[in-house]
Amino acid sequence: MLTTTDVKTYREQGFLPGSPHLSAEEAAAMREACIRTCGVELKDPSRRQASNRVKPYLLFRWAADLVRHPTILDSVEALIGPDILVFHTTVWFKEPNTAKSVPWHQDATYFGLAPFEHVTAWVALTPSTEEMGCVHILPGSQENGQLLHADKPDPNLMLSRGQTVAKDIDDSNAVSLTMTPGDVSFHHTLALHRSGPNTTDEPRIGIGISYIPAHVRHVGETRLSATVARGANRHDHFDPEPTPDGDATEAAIAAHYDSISRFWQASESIPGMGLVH
Ligand SMILES: O=C(O)CCC(=O)C(=O)O
Repeated sequence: MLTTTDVKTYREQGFLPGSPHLSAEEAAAMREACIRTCGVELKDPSRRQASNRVKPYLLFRWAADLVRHPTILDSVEALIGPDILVFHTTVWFKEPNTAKSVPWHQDATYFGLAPFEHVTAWVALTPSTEEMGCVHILPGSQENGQLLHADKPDPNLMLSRGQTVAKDIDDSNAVSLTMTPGDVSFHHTLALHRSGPNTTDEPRIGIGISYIPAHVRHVGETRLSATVARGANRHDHFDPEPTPDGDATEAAIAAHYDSISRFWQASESIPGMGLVH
C-alpha cells in the first residue's frame, strides 16, 4: 500500500519510482504470456496500429488479469480514488539491441481527457535498466500544464509520428526509473518522460496501464469505451468493455477492434488521438 508520504510525493513530483507490486512468479508468468501473445508485433496497415500491443487487456487473459491486479489497484486507488477505469494500455516491448526510443512527451497530449487526473502505472515484466532503455522522468514537470507537441517522424521513435514536446527540455534533473520484474512505477498524465535504446541482448518489456477516476471524461464528440477495474462507472462517461472470454477469441477481437476504432474516430475531432501510443 502507498503511504500518505508516497501520495504527497506523487502530487509534488508527478511520479513515484518503481516499487514491488507483483511477485517474481507472477511477473515471470505475465512475461511468458506477453512474449507468447505480443512478442511479434501484429501490424495491419489498414488499421494504423500495432493492435496486439495496444489495449491487450481486451484480447488476452493475462493482460485482463494484469489491469485488475489488486496490489496495483490499491496503489492507484490511493492516487485517484475508488472508482477506477482502465482507459488505455500499451505494451512497451523493446527488442534486444534496438535503437528504438521514446522522445520527451506528456501522455495527456494524446488522450483528450479532462480533468488531468489520469495516472500511468508502468509494470516491469523484465528488468529495466539504463542500458535497456528505462524510462526517464522530469520531477515536478506536471506543474507546467499541457505543453505543445510536434511530429518528428523517425522510424526509431516508438510513438507513431515521433510526436515530442516542442520546446527544448533541460533534463539535468531527470530521474531514471530503473526497475526489477514485478516493480510498478506511477506517473502523472502531465509528467514529461522519455526512454532510450535497449543496448543489451535481452528484451525490455513494460506495460503502461492508463487508469482514470470515473469522473474524468473524454472531451471529443466520440463516445469511447473503458473497463471498470474497481468501484463503479458512476458517471457513465464511457461505454463498458467486456472481459475477454479466452485469448484472441472472435468476441475478444471484435471488442478490441470496436474500442480501437472509436479512438480513430475520436482523432477526427482531436487530432492527437490518432497518434495514441
Ligand atoms: O516504456 C517506455 O519506454 C516509454 C513509456 C511511456 O512513454 C509511457 O508509459 O507513457
